[in-house]
Amino acid sequence: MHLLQFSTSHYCRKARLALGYKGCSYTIENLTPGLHVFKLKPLTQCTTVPVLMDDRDQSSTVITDSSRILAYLDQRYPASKLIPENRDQRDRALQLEDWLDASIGTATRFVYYQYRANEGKAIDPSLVSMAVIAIVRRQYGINAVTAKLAEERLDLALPWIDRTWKAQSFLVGDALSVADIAAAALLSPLALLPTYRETYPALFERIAAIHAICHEPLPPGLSEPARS
Ligand SMILES: N[C@@H](CCC(=O)N[C@@H](CS)C(=O)NCC(=O)O)C(=O)O
Repeated sequence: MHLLQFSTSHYCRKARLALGYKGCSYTIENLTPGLHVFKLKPLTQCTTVPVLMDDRDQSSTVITDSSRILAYLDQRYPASKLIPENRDQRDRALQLEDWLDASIGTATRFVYYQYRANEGKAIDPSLVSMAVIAIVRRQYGINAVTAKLAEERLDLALPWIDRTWKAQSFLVGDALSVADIAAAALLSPLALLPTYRETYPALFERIAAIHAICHEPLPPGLSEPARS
């Protein structure tokens, strides 16, 4: 299998966590933001990463969107299901995954890039990094106002995720599911923001533990002590 990705994308991290959990061997192709459309558009009609390519049985499958990639992997490698078989748990896990993808992953992106452009500039003040941050902010319309709205969405979501992981280890049922993988990946950029690390230490421990279960290297910020 072959994963087309941006190395820093938290949605691509989500796909890698699932690939690692399933024990898949795969190769990675890091695309250059901007130029990625020339590769992706003809292949998928879309422009987003991750994209998974699977060549087997002389046929080639191309899957775009992290949730579809996880569903595909679950079907192809049915051991250790990521989508629960119990109907209520399956519905809940898929709803949570969708909420995390559509709302929380986006909110994380806004808060993260707002931080990197301001208080977090010192993380990487190079011209290349600042240019990438400026392009992403322009592409998604990230500014002080939209980042504040995103922060408010995180303020609603994080206490519940934190409490649930503390109470029962997994967001749904008693095994790792697409909901845990989505939360671990899509919240991971916040590990670089001291305010979140200080407020939710257990949540970041859980994110690190899920990375260990999935054999995925830790995201930036989680392998070092929290900055102050
Ligand atoms: N819902 C999509 C979101 C993926 C997404 O937003 N990917 C971003 C990178 S984090 C991307 O490819 N952006 C480039 C573009 O939109 O052209 C998924 O889960 O795969």
